[in-house]
Amino acid sequence: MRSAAAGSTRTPVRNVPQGVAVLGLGASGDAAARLALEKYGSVYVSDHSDDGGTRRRARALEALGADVHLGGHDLGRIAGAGVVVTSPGIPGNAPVLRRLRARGVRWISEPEFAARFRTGALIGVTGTNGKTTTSVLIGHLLVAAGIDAAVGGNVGGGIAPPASALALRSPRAEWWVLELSSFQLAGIERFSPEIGVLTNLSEDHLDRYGEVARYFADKKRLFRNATAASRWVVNGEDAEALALAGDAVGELHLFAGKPRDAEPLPARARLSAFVRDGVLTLRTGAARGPDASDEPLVPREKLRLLGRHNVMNALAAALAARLAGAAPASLRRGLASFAPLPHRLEPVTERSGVLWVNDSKATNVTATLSALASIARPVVLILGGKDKGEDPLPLVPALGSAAARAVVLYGETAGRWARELSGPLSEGAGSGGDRIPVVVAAGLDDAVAVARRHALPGDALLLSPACPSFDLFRSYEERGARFAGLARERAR
Ligand code: UMA
Repeated sequence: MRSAAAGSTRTPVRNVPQGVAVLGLGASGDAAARLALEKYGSVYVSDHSDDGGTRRRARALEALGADVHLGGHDLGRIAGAGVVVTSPGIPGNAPVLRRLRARGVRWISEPEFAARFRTGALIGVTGTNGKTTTSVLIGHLLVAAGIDAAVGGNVGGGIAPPASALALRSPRAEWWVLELSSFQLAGIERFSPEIGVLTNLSEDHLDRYGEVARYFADKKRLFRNATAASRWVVNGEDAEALALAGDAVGELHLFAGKPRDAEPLPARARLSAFVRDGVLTLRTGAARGPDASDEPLVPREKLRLLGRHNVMNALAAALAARLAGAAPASLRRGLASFAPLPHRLEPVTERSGVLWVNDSKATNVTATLSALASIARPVVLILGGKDKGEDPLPLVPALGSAAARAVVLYGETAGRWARELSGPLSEGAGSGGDRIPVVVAAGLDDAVAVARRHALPGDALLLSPACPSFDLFRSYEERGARFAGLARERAR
């Protein structure tokens, strides 16, 4: 496998005569504005909000020379700009974007803007779940291999900066590893990663997209500018992911839980990462037959991450890092030394035999299914948060398999999900045909108190809410921090 960094040439945009307009002054708008100021000396930034945090950001940018407008968007100014950069949190049907569309104004997303200034190579990571762990692990593996890499993009949570911050880093990293959300991919134009990773695909963000096909269509834009030199790392067990990658040109490298030696692979694809006899293994060279050469990496129990889904994330990350030039010996070291990230199946504390696990980042049903499949103890599960229209019923068989002791619901989804789950869970879904009690709590603190009463020694008390946090918290980090605080306090 070869390194793509050496062959990469990128020409930054040198002048934008009509200037740059940035829409939204959250983390990504702030970073894009700083990049525009650095490159062109001026920028127009607007945000429809005028709250304290936005004002603080505005003052800091104004001190650097930005022209900032809070409490609305000046359509004339925006339409007159040479480049319009939007924040991912502004949906395509927001009034400002509808009006700009009506005027024929085009816009790009913040990672697209940032990538126009890259000089090195790029790994773009997307998927419904696992993108942060995979992105951060790729960065960790590259650095462990002595390759200069920086991680950024959608990651957030203080773990890694927005993409534009990587373009301001000096010296510029040889490799960028960018986590990309569908909201960011919606606004790419020329963005073309040397290596693209698709972790998996399932229903998500229905509140924004209305139907899953529109969400998948934005994810598919990862492949939009594929060339013969592109390398794609795709989940070979995920039919939706394979279908999305289907016709993209370039090399198609699959990862899967098993070697699948006897099974047919999609045309052009090679199975390049799998678990053989409990060992994470890469396959380089020819796809099959005598020329194929297997590189055993680490036994799965050497990973400090919980769960099968994290084995898949580790396979994807090791494969991407190998394609970027990391040697097997350094991959072995890197895989064994990588610790779980906060809020992602993070064991917080164990007291009186109850393990408290913070999986606040689980903002959809699929992520919670992975959590339930990852914990080898009876579970008391805390679910709930902002209602984005998801169906909770797929959780029923998983709760049975996880020998769930009780389900505690709170937040905006609590009423609807209690109605939809109570019937099936009272019909003997639990281990040995028991009913699984469903309890509605007043908020997260109350949910923790209720869950604690149900937990027995040997159980896991799991916050894996399957919903976004925005009904009661500013972010999943704030929700996870509250849970971890309560865990430490109440576990005593
Ligand atoms: N706004 C307007 N006009 C509008 C609508 C909104 O001005 O019509 C303003 C809002 O007032 C706000 C800003 O636009 O100030 C929107 O900011 P944002 O929601 O895009 O948030 P950022 O702080 O820029 O964070 C974004 C990502 N947030 C979202 O996609 C919702 C962060 O992902 C990401 O870390 C950051 O950029 C840096 O790349 C977070 C996330 O939850 C972690 N992502 C989702 C996920 O992972 O599921 C997609």
